Amino acid sequence: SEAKALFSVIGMTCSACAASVEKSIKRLPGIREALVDVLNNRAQVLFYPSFVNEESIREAIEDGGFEATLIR
Ligand code: 9UX
Repeated sequence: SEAKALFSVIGMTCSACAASVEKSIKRLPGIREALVDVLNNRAQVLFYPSFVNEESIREAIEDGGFEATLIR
């Protein structure tokens, strides 16, 4: 089944930043959708928990150069 996670993402200042975060997330296995909102510093991710988890997603965002915190 599918899970949903919401992250605060700090450091995105333009739409290219948002595209970069989206790409970092979608490179992981088990990602259904990644919706990045640059204006509100948020990333919402739909994923399959058998393949990936919140912490791996958070780390992928950080490896891309942005500070990420799991909100829920
Ligand atoms: Mo452009 Mo967004 O370098 O940081 S991708 S401002």
